[in-house]
Amino acid sequence: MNKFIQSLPKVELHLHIEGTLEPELMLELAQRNSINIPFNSVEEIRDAYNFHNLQSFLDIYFQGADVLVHEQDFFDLTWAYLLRCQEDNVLHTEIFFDPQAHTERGILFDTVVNGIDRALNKGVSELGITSKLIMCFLRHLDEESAFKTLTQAQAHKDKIIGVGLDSTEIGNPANKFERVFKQAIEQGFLTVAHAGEEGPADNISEALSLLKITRIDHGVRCSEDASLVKQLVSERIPLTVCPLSNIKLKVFDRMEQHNIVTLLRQGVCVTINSDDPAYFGGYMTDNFVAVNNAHPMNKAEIAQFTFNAIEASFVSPSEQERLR
Ligand code: ES4
Ligand code: ZN
Repeated sequence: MNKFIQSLPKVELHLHIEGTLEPELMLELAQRNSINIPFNSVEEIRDAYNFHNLQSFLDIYFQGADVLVHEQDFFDLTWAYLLRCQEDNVLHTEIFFDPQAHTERGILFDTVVNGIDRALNKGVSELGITSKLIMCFLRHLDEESAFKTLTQAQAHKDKIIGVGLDSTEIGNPANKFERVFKQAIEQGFLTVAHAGEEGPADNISEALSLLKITRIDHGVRCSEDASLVKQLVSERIPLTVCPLSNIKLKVFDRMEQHNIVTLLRQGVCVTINSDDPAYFGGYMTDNFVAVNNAHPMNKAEIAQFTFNAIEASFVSPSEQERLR
């Protein structure tokens, strides 16, 4: 089945580009940009990737992102990820970036977007991999900072299709960003949000009702509310699930306890994604294989994850045809 999974065309919908920073590139950029990091080798970096929850990961993730300074750094990061997509037969990818992780330390918004965008364009022309770019607001920062970020995005509406919400879920409810999301929608941005990763099912319902999002990032805790699961099925509201991430951050103790295959069989539009693959131990194929090892599926079920992802993607109907 692993051969089938490897060759299966894939669509990724939940990927933080800063989370694709492999230790080798982190060390190279730290040196190139004279940034101090508390690691001297690839082994030391990998040894630090033992997380006990979301926050312990986020601390390391933001620290890693500090080595990204110049437009070329963001290009190199994105290009390396696209080459991994090619290996895994990922045909289309929708990428998150965290502008505030960079603007907060004095990097220009334009530097970040232009570097990522240049690599994505090269991905289309040289690899045939299409993509969309989604800007996430960091939910641990305040509304004012999110509004400022939305303003900075105005000059890049040709490059950014939507807005999302990530970082610390607990203690930062959706209502903190209701007005920002309303304005983003009025400006034509599509909207998604992380919800129900560490927080309860109510966070998913609130993200849907208050932020008017069209798909949910993670959302695995929906299973705690049967009426919510029913709504997800009947309204075909997609979940971008990240199995290896959920294990690394202890959302589930073991893959055998993960609910993604149960949700698939209940008719929820679930998808498989890699989230922060450099930190969580695997890219797209690795995530599919890990799920199938713990929950053996037939080929039609495995392929359904790709059909769901095509349906849940932000590509136009004609682009969808190419993926099918
Ligand atoms: C994230 Cl796994 C996860 N959850 C919330 N925010 C994030 N940012 C990057 N990875
Ligand atoms: Zn995420």
